[in-house]
Amino acid sequence: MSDTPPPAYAGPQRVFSGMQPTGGLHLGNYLGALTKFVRLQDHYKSIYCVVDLHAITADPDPRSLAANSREVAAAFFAAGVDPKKSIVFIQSAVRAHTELAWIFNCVARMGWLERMTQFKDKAGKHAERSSVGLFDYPVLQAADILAYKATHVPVGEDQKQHLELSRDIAQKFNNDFDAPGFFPLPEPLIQGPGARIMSLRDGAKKMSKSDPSDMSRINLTDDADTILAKFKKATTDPLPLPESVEGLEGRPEVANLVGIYAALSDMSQEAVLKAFGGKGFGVFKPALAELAAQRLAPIAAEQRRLMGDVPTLDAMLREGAEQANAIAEPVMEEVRRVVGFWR
Ligand code: AQP
Repeated sequence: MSDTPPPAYAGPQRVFSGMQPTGGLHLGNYLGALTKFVRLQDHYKSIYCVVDLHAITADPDPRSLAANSREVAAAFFAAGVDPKKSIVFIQSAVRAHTELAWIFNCVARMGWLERMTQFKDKAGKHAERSSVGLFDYPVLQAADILAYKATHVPVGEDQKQHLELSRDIAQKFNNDFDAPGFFPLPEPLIQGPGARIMSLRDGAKKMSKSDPSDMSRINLTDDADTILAKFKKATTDPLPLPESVEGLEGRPEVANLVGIYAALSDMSQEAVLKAFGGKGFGVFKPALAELAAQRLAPIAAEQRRLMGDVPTLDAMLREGAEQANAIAEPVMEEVRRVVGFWR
């Protein structure tokens, strides 16, 4: 046996990421993922997807699904994803995702999926009543990424475990089908401020679309008064802000607000605490609310404008789906050959 490692993936570098149309986007989605989408499009061929197939894994609602998909796509464009640089489309418009997910179902192992903490969190005590789709969610995610042979995936920290699974699936596919270097092992791009924004009501829970309390999150479409009201009600403690980052230890809600300020202002946490250390939340919360409102208002306005012209938005999304399909279909042709299907 030779000790030579199998050849590494040598294809082009591409970025892929997606967001579920399970409701309007929030500050966590924006800081954890969307701002990275915008930055990366200047450096890589970038493919951004509204993952509506994922959105039906729990509580599907056929009356709102298409409108929610348009709303998320409009948020991508409004936040600065440029259709001249990036491909933006709706997942169900490109067949490769479901076909590759089936093939990956036959590569992934039950034990791998049983370790996924997001399924445990989302299914709660009722795992046996959850859809098979919810359990299989990370396999479809691997197919989303690898249908484009994407090499880099910008996501928030909550997606780290799923990305590791995508790498395992890519590696096992390459081994099982004797196709060394066929799929890249996609790299998560997680670092940076905003990678994990927590609920405004509970510093131990991430900010989430599906949290029943709207007060737990800042939606991208919230107006300045709502943003101020939500930050004013955000859980904190009676102490003033600490003078240094070490002073944030054991104060998760305070650390979260300081982290949000730092991410929105492109300042370090040290610099934020230099400005606000020793001051009370009566000063800090309104300053944070003003900063967030300033940053989000133009995005909300542009999103509303795009949502007001559905034919143009749909035309942009159809164009995106064609471009996505033009990359994915040749990959699928190769996959069918590698797997050995009749053709
Ligand atoms: N709180 C967060 N902080 C930082 N990043 C976050 N992301 C989500 N929440 C935070 C990132 O946003 C991207 C899109 O996520 P998604 O729509 O696919 O679903 P999710 O991760 O499950 O996000 P939500 O908002 O919590 O949705 P629900 O409640 O529907 O499950 C991902 O890159 C994610 O990391």
